[in-house]
Amino acid sequence: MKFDVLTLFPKMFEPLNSSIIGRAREKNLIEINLINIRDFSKDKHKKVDDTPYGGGAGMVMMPDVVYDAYKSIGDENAKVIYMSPQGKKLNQKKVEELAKQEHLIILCGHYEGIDQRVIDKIVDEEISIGDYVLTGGELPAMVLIDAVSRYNSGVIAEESREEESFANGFLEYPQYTRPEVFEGVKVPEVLLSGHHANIEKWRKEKAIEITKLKRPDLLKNEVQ
Ligand code: 4GN
Repeated sequence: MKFDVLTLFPKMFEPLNSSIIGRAREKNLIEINLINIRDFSKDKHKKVDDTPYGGGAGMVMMPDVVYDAYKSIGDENAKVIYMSPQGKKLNQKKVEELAKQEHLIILCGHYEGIDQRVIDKIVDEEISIGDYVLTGGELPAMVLIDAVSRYNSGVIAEESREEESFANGFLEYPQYTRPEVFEGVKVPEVLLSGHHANIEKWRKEKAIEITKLKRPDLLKNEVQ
C-alpha cells in the first residue's frame, strides 16, 4: 500500500521511520512518500500562502501551489483525504475501510487553512482524528497512516488485530508477564494454570467487565 503526503513540513514525519512502521517501510510492506508543497511555489521567495480575501487573521495556503503538488503525484484515481477538524471522525471501522485502498493521498493544511477551491477540486474525503484543533494536519496524518498501515499484511500479526480493542466490540483484557509476583501482587492464578478454556473464559469476562466500566457506550452500540 502506498501513501503520498502533501505537506509544508515533511520533517515532521520523522517518527514514521521508527518502530513497527519504520520496519514495515524497510520491508516494502508499505510505501510513504512525502511531497513538500513548497517545492511547487511559483515565487522566487518560495511563497505558499497569502492573506485571506475578506480580511481576517492568519494566512491561507494558495490553491495553485497545492494543486501542482497534487498533480506531481500523477494518480487521478487515488483517494485524496484532507485532515481537518471538520471531517468525519476516524474510528476503527473507517481505518479498516481505508486499508482496502491501494493508494492514498493525504493533504495536510497549516495556518488558517487551504483555499476552498482546491479542496473542492481534489479532496474525496475529510477526516478528523477528534474534536480538537491542531496547528497542522501533520500529526493527524501520522495517526491515520499508523492506524491504516497495521491492516497491511505482514506489518503486524493478524491475530493481534483480531484480538484487540474495537475489533470484537470490547476493550482488551489485561496482560501480564514475568515476574510472577511484582511488589507483592501476584499474576491472576488462572493464567498460570495452563487450562486454555478457563483462560479464554476469564479473558472474555474481563473484557466485558472493563468495557462496562471504562466505555459503556461501546456496549450500547452508541454512535460516538
Ligand atoms: C486536523 C487538522 C485538527 C485536525 C487540524 C483533526 C489543521 N487540526 N482534529 N489542523 O483531525 C486549518 C488548516 C486547520 C488545516 C487544519
